[in-house]
Amino acid sequence: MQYNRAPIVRILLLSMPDSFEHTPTIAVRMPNGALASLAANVDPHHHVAVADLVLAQSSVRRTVEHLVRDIQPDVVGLSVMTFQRRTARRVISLVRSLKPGVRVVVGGYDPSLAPDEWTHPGIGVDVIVRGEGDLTFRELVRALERGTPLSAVPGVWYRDGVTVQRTPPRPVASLDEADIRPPQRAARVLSGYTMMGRPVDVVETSRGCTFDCSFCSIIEMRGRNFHRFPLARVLDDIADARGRGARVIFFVDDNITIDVPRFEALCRAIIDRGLDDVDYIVQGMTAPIAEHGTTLAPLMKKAGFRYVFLGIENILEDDLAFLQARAKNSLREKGRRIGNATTAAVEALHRNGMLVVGGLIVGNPDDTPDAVAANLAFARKYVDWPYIQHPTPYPGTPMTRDFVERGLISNSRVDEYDGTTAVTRSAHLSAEDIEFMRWRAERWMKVRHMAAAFGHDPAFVLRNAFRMLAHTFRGTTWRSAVGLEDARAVFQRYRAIRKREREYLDWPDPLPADLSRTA
Ligand code: B12
Ligand code: SF4
Repeated sequence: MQYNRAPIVRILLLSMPDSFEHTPTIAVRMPNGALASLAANVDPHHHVAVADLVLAQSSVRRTVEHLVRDIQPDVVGLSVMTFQRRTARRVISLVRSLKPGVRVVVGGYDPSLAPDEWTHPGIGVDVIVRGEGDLTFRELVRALERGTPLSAVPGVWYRDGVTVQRTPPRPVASLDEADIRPPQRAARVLSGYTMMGRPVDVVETSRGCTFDCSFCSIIEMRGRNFHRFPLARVLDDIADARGRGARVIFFVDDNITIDVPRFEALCRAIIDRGLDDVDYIVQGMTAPIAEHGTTLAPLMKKAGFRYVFLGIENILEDDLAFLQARAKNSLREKGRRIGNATTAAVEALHRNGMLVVGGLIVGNPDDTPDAVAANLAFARKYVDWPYIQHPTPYPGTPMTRDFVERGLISNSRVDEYDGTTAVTRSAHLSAEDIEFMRWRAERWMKVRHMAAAFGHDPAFVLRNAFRMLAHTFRGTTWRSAVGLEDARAVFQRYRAIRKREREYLDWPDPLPADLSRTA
């Protein structure tokens, strides 16, 4: 008989409950892809539990208490986006109250790009993992288990007594080698992932992007590069997700459309392996879809793609230039730009029976009311599900620097940096006016999508139509419905409701108020 002499490290990995206006948890609750990847990549003798707190949004405190009591973790890891920073601090404080000696590790976009926000001793973080975490976390857990110095682990900031030490950044992983093992979905301890009533999972086929849109966090996070997982591994991963019940799979690649021949090969392989009975969702650029629409779009449809998130960003040339998103949205002829690729991309997808989730950004520095209205009118005409956001100054992006330099940031409460709360103004419009215009127009576009949703998932829509409408029209009363109250009053009520919704757990923020607001 063999004995494993290494002590088992018990690890609890958490993603935050904070959700996004365009993916309401009634209809969309997706797993965090990072956590299952981290779980797979620690040494196999460790015990890992993954809990996506979006599945327990109405009982966060109780769920965390149960998890900590049942698992008795030695290490708790949290995956955090910027708008989840405040919730994460409160979760850490709660965890520490239950198990004071636990090691707390944070990773993901916010700790990677704003590490200074995580070093205050009152927050209680021991280690900040910056950038890709799979290999770093493996080495970190090994070092904690063996008691070896963390200074030998690239890619971390760690607390050493009263000081914070930094190790050199870890280069991005080349995914064609077998270094990064496929996700361990069995580690998930909560259930209820859904996309309109169908079980949903996420799969990665590549990482990175070679573009440099000014609003996007990817480039600061990992530089401009693109790495591909071998297709055989991707197919096994899809089969694993499907075998565990997934009927909808979201490819969470940063930009799968960088390599169209490979994307087409993936579609063919999905069809050949008989994995085309799943609904796929993907995000991509308009230019390659417009250019390769005649071959790519029919293949995508055949493979099972249903929703395509298009990074349209804006339909006005000046705004596209500001967002550094002109190149990826260019329709070209003989290498020359002849216009915006958006309508051609939308038409290629629609012709082949796919639905467009339209990613647009309104409220850019020089936006006038007409500029915002033009984008909203475009969305009304062309997109099936609006995913319209406001420019949000996430840490480290070039866009954040532009907004700071022009003095246009009007809100520094980062828990409101959720994309649909306008936190910047333009030279011509207040943040509130920008948000109001988007909010008022978007609700009706969402209502219109219910017909398509009903066609695909009638039972789910019948059961949940009222709740979905109630969510979309939060703030509406019978008086406003019959025109006795103006839309601004409804908007103010909606904002007050949204503010209350952000209180995901009744536990205090460990940071003093004056330190907890910085962007
Ligand atoms: C898929 C995705 C989504 C999905 C699903 C999210 C989910 N279930 O978690 C959907 C569509 C719902 C979504 C929505 C939003 N998203 Co999003 N999303 C992404 C996307 C495309 C891929 C993320 C992913 O799964 N990658 C694969 C995994 C394996 O990589 P990873 O997350 O980077 O994790 C690695 C490291 O970060 C690290 N790591 C991560 N967590 C942890 C934790 C620990 C303990 C450790 C050690 C390491 C570690 O290790 C991981 C493995 O290497 C990214 C990036 C992009 N290209 O746009 C944006 C991105 C993460 N989203 C972002 C944002 C802002 C949002 C929204 C607020 C609005 C929006 N722009 O759509 C909403 C809010 C989400 C919510 N919780 O409600 C921003 C975050 C910016 C920031 N600074 O916080 C990103 C970077 C996009 C951008 N605009 O730049 N999103
Ligand atoms: S193309 Fe997409 S992933 Fe690439 S930099 Fe632009 S927004 Fe980010």
